[in-house]
Amino acid sequence: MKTQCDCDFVINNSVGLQAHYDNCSLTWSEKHPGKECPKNADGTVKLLNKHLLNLDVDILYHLGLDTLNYDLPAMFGDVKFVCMGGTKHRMREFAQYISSVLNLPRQGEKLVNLTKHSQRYAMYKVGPVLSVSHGVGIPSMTTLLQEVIKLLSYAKAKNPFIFRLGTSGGLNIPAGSVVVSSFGLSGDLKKSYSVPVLGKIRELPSFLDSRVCQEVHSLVSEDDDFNTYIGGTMAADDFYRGQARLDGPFCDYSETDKMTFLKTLTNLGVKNIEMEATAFSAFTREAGIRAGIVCVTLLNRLDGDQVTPSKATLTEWQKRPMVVLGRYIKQYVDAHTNNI
Ligand code: R2B
Ligand code: URA
Repeated sequence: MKTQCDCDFVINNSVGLQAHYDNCSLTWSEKHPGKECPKNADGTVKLLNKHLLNLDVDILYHLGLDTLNYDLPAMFGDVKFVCMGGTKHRMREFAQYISSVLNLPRQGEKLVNLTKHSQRYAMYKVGPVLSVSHGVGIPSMTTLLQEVIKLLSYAKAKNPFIFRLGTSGGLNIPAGSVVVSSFGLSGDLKKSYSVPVLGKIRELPSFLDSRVCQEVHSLVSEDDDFNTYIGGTMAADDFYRGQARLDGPFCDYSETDKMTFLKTLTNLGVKNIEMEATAFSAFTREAGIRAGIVCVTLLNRLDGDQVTPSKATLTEWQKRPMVVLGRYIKQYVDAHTNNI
């Protein structure tokens, strides 16, 4: 077993940062007792599911790709950052944005949706970045995420990151703020994702890589016209009652009940509410892939429930996670240009 640090740091200055990433081979067994490290010596993703060895071809149904008819290492072997977000349109925009941030050639060319055979999601590749939509909520997101994890493994992508860029409701912070998540909190206030497997509930811890979170946050600029916070993110399985709203079709609790609940969340260190954070953190952690969540808040939930800003404002705000993440990706690419 490898006992050396194999962190390929995006930010080398360690002041105020965790010493290692969560998937560092040196600290893996201490942080994940009794769990095999799902990473090969060359940094590629190791799938621990032995049943996959029995497949002659693995069909990534929702991506419209498979291991027989596509040369996945040639197509995706250089992927370093997978960035996912709810809508097809936003992820296309993100791909275009990253293309300009990295000053990639062929920026004006039409982007090709690489999942076009499946039509369920949209996926674009620009340089080392894969920009993919995941739809709304945990089942849609985890379906995509699990196929992306297999894709990264089959493509032999080295030491990849997976990020979610999203929208959310903020807790006690101004609308338009950005939150970099440190953990996912479930609707029943656990720092885990509960998923039934073979009729029994499994609870998977839902922490995100602390160093990635700190590194992303360290690139915040004083010139930004918005604040960026680090904090917990509650993932609800519902936009209305699941997020303590009073404006859904059903509601049998009072405004005081709602405010008490939101206060409980803030006391637990939660800064925003969305619909994927627990499962996203849990599955990327189980896969041994460094991950982060960067969301803009569309409203302050202590002030109300309806999303009232204009379309123009919402469009502008949704660029904020792209700007924050774009800096991180550029930082990596500038420092490792010869490795990608
Ligand atoms: C944030 O916004 C979406 C719901 O409007 C959902 O995908 C989420 O997490
Ligand atoms: N997305 C959510 O899930 N909740 C909000 O309040 C806003 C966006």
